[in-house]
Amino acid sequence: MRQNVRPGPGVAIGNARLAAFVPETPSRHRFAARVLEWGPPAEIARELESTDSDPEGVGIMVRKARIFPVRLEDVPLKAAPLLKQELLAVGGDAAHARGVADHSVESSPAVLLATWSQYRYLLPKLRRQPFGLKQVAEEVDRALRAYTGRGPVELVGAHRTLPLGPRPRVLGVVNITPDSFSDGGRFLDPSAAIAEAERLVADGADAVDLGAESTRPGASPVSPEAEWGRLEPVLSVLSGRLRVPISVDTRHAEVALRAVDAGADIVNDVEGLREEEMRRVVARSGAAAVVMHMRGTPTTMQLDTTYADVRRDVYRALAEAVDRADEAGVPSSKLVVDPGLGFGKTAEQSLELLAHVGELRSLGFPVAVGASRKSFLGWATGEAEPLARVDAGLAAAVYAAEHGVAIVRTHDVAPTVRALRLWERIEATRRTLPTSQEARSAAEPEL
Ligand code: HH2
Repeated sequence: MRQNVRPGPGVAIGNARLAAFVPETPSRHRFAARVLEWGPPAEIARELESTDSDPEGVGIMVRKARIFPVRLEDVPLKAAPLLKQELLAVGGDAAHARGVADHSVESSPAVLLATWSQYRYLLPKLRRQPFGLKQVAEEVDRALRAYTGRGPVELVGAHRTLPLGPRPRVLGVVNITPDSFSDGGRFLDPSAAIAEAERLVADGADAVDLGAESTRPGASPVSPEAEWGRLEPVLSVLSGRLRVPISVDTRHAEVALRAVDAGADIVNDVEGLREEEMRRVVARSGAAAVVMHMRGTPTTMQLDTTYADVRRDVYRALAEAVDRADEAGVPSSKLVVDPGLGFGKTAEQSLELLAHVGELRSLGFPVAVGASRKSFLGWATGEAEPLARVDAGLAAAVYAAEHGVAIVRTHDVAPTVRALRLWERIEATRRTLPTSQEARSAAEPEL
């Protein structure tokens, strides 16, 4: 009969054993092979340390423990094979178009596959190469640092500051409108809007977002005068009463200017600071700004939802928008990016953007996301009524948290805060530091 062996009691040294192997009955799980799930470097370092590995070795191995795939667009024909070659030389790899081999393409997208440790060898080599590879190295370096870093710890508004992390901050929505898609007319009366904002803060909102023009698909535009007429009586009271930052959801520079003067901290522009005047107002007023992605206007945005690649197109558009804001003098520490779920996107496209929302962190700005009650959630769950989509909104908020989103915009503050509290407790277990000093320093690896 075949005999199996298992470590006997032996002598334990930490988690390892100096074992006398004793024969016993066959087991398919003698070694208890288990695929590990890990996320932050602290968690990786702790797992490695738990094998009683040499602490110095833990530091080396943490950098080998995860592949960071990095996508590049339009890599020149001459650069693509060099890039692959350099990646292969460090033990990584790179995908690019087949047409690179027979020169049938002028440029190619590329996906780089390398560990932290391999990028450390790769990037200095790329910096010495021609054909644009120096800039490739700089962009890859910047994206990796932005993606893996802890990000900014606060968003300084014109008057108040929103602390960021470790859990997403909850931005509670108050629509002072007759026609918003989920709560139109409920808070048009200023006293109802004020009471709602105070209720949201009591429920745990970290900031409130006041909107006086609906931006739902096909909504009729509101003049800046009419918008300000709705906003002013609410903002003037709340700015004296609320301790949390106030964001104003507007596409009009003159409304943004008056709002910041009247006490607003953040300009939430669904047009992504597209207008020069809006960029100027944000730069001069000291307000923070949410740069959201939308093609066209709320009236026109659903007319054409064709994207060559929705993730790539939204990423590029946001990158251009923050570059323009930078040129206009808006400090980068004041910016937040938002993929604009439901804004000129089909339900499938909004889900795809949500699925990959963490990629936006590579831009180097805190990421905001608004899924609450939106029709794409209804499409996914079969719920026609916005109020029946609250649960799906909570799932979206927790998903966003798991992918490093910094701000969650929601109408349903109380349940979102409760759901995120659980997520925060789970996350805290992953951030527990390893015990040895060497392994601890590995938990914050430098590229
Ligand atoms: N969504 C809406 C409005 N403003 N701002 C940001 N940054 N991100 C969003 O996803 C977002 C937003 C749409 O929601 P709501 O304000 O409730 O509806 P309406 O535009 O009909 O007032």
